[in-house]
Amino acid sequence: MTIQQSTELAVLGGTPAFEAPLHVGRPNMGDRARFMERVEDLLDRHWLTNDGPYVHQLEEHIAKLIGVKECVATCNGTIALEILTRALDMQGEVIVPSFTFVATAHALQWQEIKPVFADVDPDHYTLDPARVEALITPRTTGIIGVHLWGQPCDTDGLQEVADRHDLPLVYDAAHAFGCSHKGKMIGSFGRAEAFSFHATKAVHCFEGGAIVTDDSELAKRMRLMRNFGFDGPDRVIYVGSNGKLSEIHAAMGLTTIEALDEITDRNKRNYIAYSKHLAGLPGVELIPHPKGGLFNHHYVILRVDAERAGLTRDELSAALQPENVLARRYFHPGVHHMEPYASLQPMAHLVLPVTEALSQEVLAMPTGQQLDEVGVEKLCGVIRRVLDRAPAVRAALATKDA
Ligand code: T4K
Repeated sequence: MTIQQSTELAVLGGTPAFEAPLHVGRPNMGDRARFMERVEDLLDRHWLTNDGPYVHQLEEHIAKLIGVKECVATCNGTIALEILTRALDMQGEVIVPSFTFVATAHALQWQEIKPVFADVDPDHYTLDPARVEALITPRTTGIIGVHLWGQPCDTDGLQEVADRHDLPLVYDAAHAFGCSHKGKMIGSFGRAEAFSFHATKAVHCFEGGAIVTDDSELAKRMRLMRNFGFDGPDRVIYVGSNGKLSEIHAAMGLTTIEALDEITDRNKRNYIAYSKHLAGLPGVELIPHPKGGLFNHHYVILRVDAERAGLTRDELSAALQPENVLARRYFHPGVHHMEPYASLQPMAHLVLPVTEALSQEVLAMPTGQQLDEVGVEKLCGVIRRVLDRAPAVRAALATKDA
C-alpha cells in the first residue's frame, strides 16, 4: 500500500491520500501456493463439483470448528437462507430486521414469504426481542435474527420469544464466522444458522455459504434440497434446487479458513488502531467490538453524529472517496426502503425508528489485509482533517453537486 504525501484534502483540490483504492470487503487470499496445490489436485482428480472431497473436508472442518453435528455447504449465503427457511416450512410471514443486507429479506420474498421488519436495539444493532414479539401474528412462521457485523444477537431474549410462540428461530450469520457468544461459537444458536462465504467475508470461497445445525433431520432435508432432491442416481424424493458448492470454491474456503487466525489478528490490530487514532474526535464514534470470547473484527463501523461532527455521514463518505478511501454505508437505507418492500410495505418505517436513524449514521471503513496500523493512522488523520475543515468540505461538495 502506498501512502501519498499531501497536505491538502483531495476534495479541496489536493492529491488523494492513498494511491490505490482502499475497499471495504477487499478479499483476503490465504496461502496462494496452498490454494494452487488444491486446484492442481482437484483438476488431477477430475472431480469438480457434486459432493466432492473438498466440500466434505470443508463441511467437516466447519462443523468441528463451530461445535455442531451438521454443516451443509452451499453455493452462496442467499441460497443457504432460502434452503433453510424452506426446509423449516416457513411461509406466510417471517420476522426479520430491516437493518441488514437486502439478501436476508430477498431470501424470503423470493419464496413469496412476507418479511415483516422489526426494529433493532439501538445499542446492539440487532433484533430487539420486544419489537419482534409485538409483530407476531397468526401468520408468523419464523424469526430470523442477523448477527450484524458479527455482533451477536440477544440470543436468550429471541429464544424466549420464539419458544413462547412455538416458532422456529434461525440466524443469518453471514458476518459472524469465527465469532463466539456466551462461550459458544456463533453457528450453534437457534434451530440453525446460515453463513456467507462471499469474497468480501473474513473466510470466503469466492462465492459460498453454509448452514450449520445440530438437527440431523433438518440437515438431511437441506442436503436433498441443495441437490435437486436427489436421494441417489435417478431417484428424486423431494423438491429441490441447485445450491451445491463446487470443489474450487471449497478449496478456497479451506485455504482462507487456515488463514483465519492471521486474518483476525490483522483485523483486530486495525480496529485497535482505529480506536486509538479516532479517540476524542467529536461526533465520530467507533462502534465497539464485543470484549471477551472470539470476534473476527471484520467490520469497522463509524457512527457519525452530524451535528457534533459538522458533516453528515454522507458528506464524510463523499469527502473520503477522492482520497481513495471507499467507505461503504452498510446498511443504508434500510431494506424497507428498497423494492419491492417500499411499494409492498410503505408504512414499515413507522415501526422502525432505530433503523431509520442508524441507517443515516453508520459508515463501514476499509480494513483487512490491505491495511496496517500505519495506513489506519494515516486514514484517521484524513478523517480528522476532513472534520477540521468541515465548512470548506461542505461547500466544495455542494459545488460539485450543483
Ligand atoms: N446476509 C447478510 C447479512 C449479508 O451481508 C449477505 C451478503 C448475505 C446475507 C448474502 O450472502 P451471499 O449470497 O452474498 O453469500 C457485498 C457482498 O456481495 C455480499 O455478499 C455481502 N453480504 C454484502 C455486505 O456486501 P455489495 O453489493 O456491497 O458488493 P460490492 O460488489 O459493492 O463489493 C463490496 C466491496 O468489496 C467493494 O468496495 C469492492 C470490494 N470487492 C468486492 C469483490 C466482489 C473487492 O475488492 N474484490 C471483490 O472480488 O455486496
